[in-house]
Amino acid sequence: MWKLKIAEGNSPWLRTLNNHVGRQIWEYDPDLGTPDQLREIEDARQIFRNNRFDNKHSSDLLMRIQFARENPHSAVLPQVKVKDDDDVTEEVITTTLRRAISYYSTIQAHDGHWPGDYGGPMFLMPGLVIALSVTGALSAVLSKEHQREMCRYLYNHQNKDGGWGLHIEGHSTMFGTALTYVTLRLLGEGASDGDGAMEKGRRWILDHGSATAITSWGKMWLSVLGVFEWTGNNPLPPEIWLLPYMLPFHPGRMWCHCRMVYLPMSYLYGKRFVGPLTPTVLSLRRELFNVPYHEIDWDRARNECAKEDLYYPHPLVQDILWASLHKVVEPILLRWPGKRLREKALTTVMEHIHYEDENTRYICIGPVNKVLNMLCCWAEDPNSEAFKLHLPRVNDYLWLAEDGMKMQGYNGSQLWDTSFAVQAIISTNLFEEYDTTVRKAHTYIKNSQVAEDCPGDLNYWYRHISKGAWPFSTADHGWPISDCTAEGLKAALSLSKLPSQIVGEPIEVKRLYDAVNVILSLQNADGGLATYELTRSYPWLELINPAETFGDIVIDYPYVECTSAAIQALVSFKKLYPGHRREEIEKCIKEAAKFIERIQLADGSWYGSWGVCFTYGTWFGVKGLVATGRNYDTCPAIRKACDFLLSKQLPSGGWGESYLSCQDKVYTNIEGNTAHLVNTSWALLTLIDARQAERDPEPLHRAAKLLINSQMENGDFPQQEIMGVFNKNCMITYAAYRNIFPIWALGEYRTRVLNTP
Ligand code: LAN
Repeated sequence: MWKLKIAEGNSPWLRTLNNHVGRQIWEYDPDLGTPDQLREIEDARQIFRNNRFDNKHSSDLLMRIQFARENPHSAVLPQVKVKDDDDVTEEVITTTLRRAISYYSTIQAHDGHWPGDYGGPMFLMPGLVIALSVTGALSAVLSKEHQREMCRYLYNHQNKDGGWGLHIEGHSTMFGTALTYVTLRLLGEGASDGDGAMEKGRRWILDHGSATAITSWGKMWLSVLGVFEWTGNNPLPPEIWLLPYMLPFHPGRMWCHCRMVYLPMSYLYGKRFVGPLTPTVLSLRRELFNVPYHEIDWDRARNECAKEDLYYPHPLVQDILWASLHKVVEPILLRWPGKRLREKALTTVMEHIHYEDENTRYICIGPVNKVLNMLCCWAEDPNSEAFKLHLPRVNDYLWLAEDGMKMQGYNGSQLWDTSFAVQAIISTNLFEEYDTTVRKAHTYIKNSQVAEDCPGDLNYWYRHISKGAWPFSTADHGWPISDCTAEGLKAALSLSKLPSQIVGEPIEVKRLYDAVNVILSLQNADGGLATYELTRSYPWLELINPAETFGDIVIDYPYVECTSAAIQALVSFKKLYPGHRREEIEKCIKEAAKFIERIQLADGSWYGSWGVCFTYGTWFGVKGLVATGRNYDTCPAIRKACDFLLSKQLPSGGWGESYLSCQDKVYTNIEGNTAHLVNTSWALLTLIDARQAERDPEPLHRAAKLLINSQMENGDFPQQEIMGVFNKNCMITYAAYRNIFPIWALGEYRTRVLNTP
């Protein structure tokens, strides 16, 4: 049976700063599991499989089943429901909250964080499987059981039309379909399997223009594997790293995710790296195209892209730029003396790859550069220590649920979920009953703050400071993020106000100062905060975004979420430490609030970039403004936001926002106008913050009823549609949100709506 292991690591090739706190790894142990336990898991898999076209999102049941067994949850209070014409009483709400927090406490890990599924994107696993295949490490890293679970996942998420999407809920794309098809083949599936799934997948590819119409990232992966020619790729010259930083398109000025992904890609391109041409590879050359491989027009293929994949079409300037690099510059760099420059560039690039690997303990900033860096280390030297150090960290990205094994969008969302969970539990004012839970979470937060800046000259490595920041996942990952720092700081500050006999020792004051320092250092001249770094270049650089499926990737833009979280954290900090850097903090808050007011949309909403979408953005927008002391009466932005949200409330009392809101930038209800508990919670939190209760509490009561009545028998809440997003177009799972946000919203409702005179 499979087992989730927390905060463990026993390979001599693993490095850690803090005994692997937060690490979550699934391991297979053939001797584990009674027949009953195995049956329970099998049933969960079967139910997912049977409903896979209606419920595309798994409910993270394998972890939940394991934890229910390990932490039996004594005496669950009986379920409560409120009838349509009944009022929500204090008793009902308190019982609902006790049931919810008791349940949520049973799925907390011993190191204090809440493990959970961070899957969703479908384009990540192919990179891993291709990289492991070409390096010959596939079976050393992925056991037969791993591979079987991966295949289960891929088959489970095949769309009815035979294709695969960019993410689990998305329509079929060439990027998803061709890469998934290739992945299944590399995992040992035949070109024709028993039930026709592979044939259907191949049909989809061939009917939609064949693999030449895959997006640029797909072309790169297929070229590495040897089923696409490098001449069919637009250039990714590594020499860009040798240019002066002054130039606005220098990679050091790009969004760190963009920079870190194109870094290893440029190495592979510069070397024209191709893996061994195995029989499977040669067969794929026949399976993926409509014409014989040697007849493909690769020059045309460079700019082909299936219409299903096209979210950000190349502007004309890009086509001209790539064509001139391809036809004029590349030929020079491939021959002496240009070749000398190429070698120098490749050395520089490799130096940056090693720096990133070392300073993330070989986790890397994300799933894409993780596997690309791993491959580059192997391409540089197959026997290198660096490659060996990469291998055990592959597991940090894999997650298992009833739909199979997936590759996650990060090495988890540990710190993020834990800081929200703490704030949610504290909001209910029942935290004394859950002292163990809160104390453990507090420990996780203290253990995960980043202690030091990266080594060396930060400017040389294009790195911002990290000391005092909180990461999104673990301290070993270590990349600092503005809003993770702010949410971590908010949680630490709230905990420091509570009795330490209950919640544990508060964090040291100088570490709070360090966090404040990080937040202040991340404010841009326009008042807004971006994600990991300052905004270092101009929005027009999006013109050279070559990734057809993602929007807004080239620079780190300021966001309402990051800016609002910074305001909230600084306001709480200032109340407790009014003397510390007072002027700077006041100025930062003031400019940030003006920024938020400025970016509000005409209809009163804010566009949220990292959650779905207008309910998420508006929650942050209002919360940030309210934190500065603005309110409904004094601030028109808050009034408009309330009108906006009230106009979107569904007859059921809830809100349900489709992922289409993100890509289309228009508020869109979930199909069938169903409510989503997470959107409902965000909207409820926002309206409570805007003091809707004083004007007309009815919408709040209706929303609260919906949340209460949706609670399940065991205190959990149902998993509904996917709620996270990135780069406008790709969705990502936040498995903990279904617990955290109903608790938080009902918590605020209990303390601020029901208990107000
Ligand atoms: C994340 C995850 C965390 C997220 C929040 C902290 C929630 C957000 O408020 C700020 C942005 C951030 C840090 C974020 C940015 C984009 C990420 C890193 C991700 C959504 C996780 C995966 C995604 C990454 C870009 C995926 C790889 C794909 C590429 C296009 C490079």
